[in-house]
Amino acid sequence: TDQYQAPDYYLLDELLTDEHKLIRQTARDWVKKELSPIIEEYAQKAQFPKQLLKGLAEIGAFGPTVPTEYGGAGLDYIAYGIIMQEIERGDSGIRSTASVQGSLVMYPIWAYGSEDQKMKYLPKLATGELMGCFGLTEPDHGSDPGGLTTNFKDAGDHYILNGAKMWISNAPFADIAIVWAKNESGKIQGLIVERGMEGFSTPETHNKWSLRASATGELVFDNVKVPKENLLPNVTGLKGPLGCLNQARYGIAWGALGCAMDCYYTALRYAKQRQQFGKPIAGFQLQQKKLAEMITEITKAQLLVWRLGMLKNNNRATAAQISMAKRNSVETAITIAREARQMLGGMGITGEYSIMRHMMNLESVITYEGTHDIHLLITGMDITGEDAFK
Ligand code: TGC
Ligand code: FAD
Repeated sequence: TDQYQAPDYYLLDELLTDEHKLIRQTARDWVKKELSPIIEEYAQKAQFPKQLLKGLAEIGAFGPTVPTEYGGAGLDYIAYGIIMQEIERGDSGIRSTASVQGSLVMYPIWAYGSEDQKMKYLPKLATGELMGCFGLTEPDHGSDPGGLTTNFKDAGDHYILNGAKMWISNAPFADIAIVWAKNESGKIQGLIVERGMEGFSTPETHNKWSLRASATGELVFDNVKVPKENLLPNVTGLKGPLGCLNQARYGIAWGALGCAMDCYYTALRYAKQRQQFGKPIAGFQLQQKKLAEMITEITKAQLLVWRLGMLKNNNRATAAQISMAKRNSVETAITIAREARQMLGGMGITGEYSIMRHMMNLESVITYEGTHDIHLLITGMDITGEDAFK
């Protein structure tokens, strides 16, 4: 059971409210009872465990910061971060499902949608009755989404949508898709596309070695008729999808630390038990160096995401600050996962332990929501004023 206690080397619990601790306990108990016991099997089978959707909704993982009048949990950003941390301690793929639903589907409807769209979709998305996905990336436009070519044309009482999206989390089972496409003036706008619309299909992407318990697919639009009331009316331009990414990247900054904590704790426990040369391997300086560096990096990153959450609560966090935190947390987690895996020797490559699964999952986390390089260049642009993308 200790496995689920967060490392808290600097007594950061004192920075949390009683409500935060309660939310954490609820999420932690659910992960321990429902997610952890089955996740290895589903990852090995490369299947998404759909039975977890109801529980995810119940712990507030779908739209934690969306106001309660629309069915969201109405929580602050620290609570949102804590929920993502606890889920990702279990598995990044399951956290992905929550990130997409809350930050990439509910958030744009809440922030850019009409009142009718909010009432129609948000309450059902909050309970998981409806599931969504977010289509920005295309086969030829990943890091550079501004170049996307999916497009829609006015056809009287509806729009006609054409194009394709790639690498879309939740696509194979989603009921709706938030699709970013260019209008006839070449400006990016968001459309709510529903499963069942003629010409819309979602082929699944197979043979992933990473995020195996998450379903990934394409979105293909072949002259899809989209009703005009499905256009998100209140945003135009790349800042629409990028605004959603700020929300999701923030959650990942906390989530990836969940992986780091799980790997650290697993390695610590193993090192104290595993004997070689007549003593626990935890007694060897090389292993202590690894563990000491892990807890140091986790502690620094915990402080960073907590501070970022407080800035977000006051609407003061910049997109560049969020990029720094996403990049730092993923770097911390992936380094810890690799070191922790070695500490378990041969056992580290098996599904008996979660480390190798986290390590492989993190290869997606370091790439999606902006690659490691892209986030570094965002920091570079912010501090120098020079835009390396142009
Ligand atoms: P640029 O000219 O810099 O900006 C275009 C407009 O957007 C505004 N903007 C932002 N607005 C809100 N939030 C941000 N983070 C923003 N960054 C930029 C900007 O002010 C401008 O507005 P305006 O009014 O002047 O038009 O854009 P660029 O074409 O040079 O590209 C910049 C770049 C490279 C930083 C950006 O495009 C980028 O972040 N690329 C990475 C793409 C990415 O992250 N894709 C993620 C896809 S979704 C996903 O991976 C889900 S994974 C599933 C899961 O979460 O679990
Ligand atoms: P590219 O953009 O082709 O990048 C290739 C390499 O070039 C990278 O190392 C990159 O850092 C580097 N590079 C690119 N531009 C520059 C530059 N200017 N300077 C220096 N280096 C550069 N997208 C969605 O829209 N919705 C989703 O739900 C979603 N889910 C995903 C799930 C998974 C499992 C994965 C793997 C991806 C998902 N994505 C999703 C897509 C993801 O956001 C993209 O993979 C990511 O943005 C990178 O795009 P790309 O794969 O086309 O790589």
